[in-house]
Amino acid sequence: MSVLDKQLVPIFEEVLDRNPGEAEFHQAVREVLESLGPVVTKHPQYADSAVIRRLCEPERQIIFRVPWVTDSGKIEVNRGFRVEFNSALGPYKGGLRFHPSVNLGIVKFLGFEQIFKNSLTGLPIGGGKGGSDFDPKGRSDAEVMRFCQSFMTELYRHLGEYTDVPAGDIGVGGREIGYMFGQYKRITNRYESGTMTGKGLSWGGSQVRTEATGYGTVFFIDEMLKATGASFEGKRVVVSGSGNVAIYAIEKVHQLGGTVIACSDSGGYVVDPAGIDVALLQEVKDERRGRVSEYATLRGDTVTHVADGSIWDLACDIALPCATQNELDTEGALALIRNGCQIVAEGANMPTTPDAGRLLLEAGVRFAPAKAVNAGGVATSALEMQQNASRDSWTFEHTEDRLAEIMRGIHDRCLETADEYGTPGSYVAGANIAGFTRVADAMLALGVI
Ligand code: NDP
Ligand code: 2IT
Repeated sequence: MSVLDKQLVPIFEEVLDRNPGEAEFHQAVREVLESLGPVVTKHPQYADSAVIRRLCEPERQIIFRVPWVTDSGKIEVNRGFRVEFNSALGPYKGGLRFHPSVNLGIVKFLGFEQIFKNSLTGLPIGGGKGGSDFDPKGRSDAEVMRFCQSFMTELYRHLGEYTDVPAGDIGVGGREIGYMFGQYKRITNRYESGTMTGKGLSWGGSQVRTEATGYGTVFFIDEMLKATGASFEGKRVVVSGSGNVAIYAIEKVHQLGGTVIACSDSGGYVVDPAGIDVALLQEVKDERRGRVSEYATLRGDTVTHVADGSIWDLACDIALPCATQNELDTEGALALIRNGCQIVAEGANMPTTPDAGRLLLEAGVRFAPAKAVNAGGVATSALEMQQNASRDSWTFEHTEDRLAEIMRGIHDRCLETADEYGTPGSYVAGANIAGFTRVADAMLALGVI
């Protein structure tokens, strides 16, 4: 672990004391605090105003029961969460995750990250996150609908375009957003498009939102490559995951001239030396709700499926973890370094363990953190909110241009901020400091609230 500035040690200790057992939340807070030493030294007002302590405490945490009935008539009870972390810059904004691993600590880590990510976009959005320990795997459409309706029957009272605006995350895509938005509309009797993002194109959604996180991730890496005079042309890329973020990251890498040779799910990974066939992967994942093992079977003999083992053992130029938190550990980092990987960029939220991140940086691998790299998803959500507010809808080309411009802006702001605070080239320090200062300055202006 890196050493924390002495002014920040008591703040981190307070976080540990007040939030026992929430390992992922501790990890996310520590990772930000490790970058803030030079900031509190240069600007004592941040320590004097307790702004960092206030940032570590969510404005509001909502936990609720979600009862629902299976197709066979059994009653299930899940737990729902929404952590409204910080609204200094705008309404709470962030996704909903449905996965059996979801608990309060996971939602708090994601909500905390979201504050700084949203701040980095430069758009008027605060930070929040939510979800449930519901597992959509193997559930029928009708079961997923009943769960979503029950979830929204409680959550709706906390939402609104000026209050809190959820979107998708792991296990929550267009189908789930539809069921939840439908229930919100029914309960409130209001067509408030700006209350959720990730909506379908015919009912208030934005072009490019589906693709935005993956595309934005690749736009960010393209800027990293351009900064050293390089490009995606001829690069071998490995992408973990095979969900929303992974699929559109793969598509954009191919459009820019690279080749994605492997992707994965929790059951293993596939290696496709000719490049992952995105249309086939989409068919398997979106239409059949299937596994990457089926992709391998359908694609034929040149593709292998590996059930045990690590995708990070594959030789590549660029690695993109796009599945889940802490999926890239020290073993994975050492394998990537050994095989000559030059760039690791986080498409998922906090996919790299702190020790793995340090190993990569020490070995000279260029490492870019999630809150900068994957901000294109939430940024395009903010563009969806803009279109909803003006009852307008933009073309695909215009929206994609806006996304690319936002990612360029985030990339440049990270490097400029890293320079300003004496850590040239550090995307981690640049993202944390630039994200922090914007939200902290807004909190100072708004008084002790
Ligand atoms: P999806 O549900 O579409 O896909 C998730 C993928 O990750 C699946 O391939 C899934 O495999 C795999 N995965 C999930 N949990 C685990 C686990 N515990 N172990 C191994 N594999 C796992 O989610 P998204 O693509 O939307 O999200 C992926 C990551 O990107 C998350 O970290 C999310 O927070 C982040 N993100 C998403 C954004 C968005 O707009 N959707 C925006 C910014 C970040 P399996 O099917 O086997 O579970
Ligand atoms: O982690 C994230 O940034 C998201 N899941 C997207 C949030 C959003 O509101 O679009």
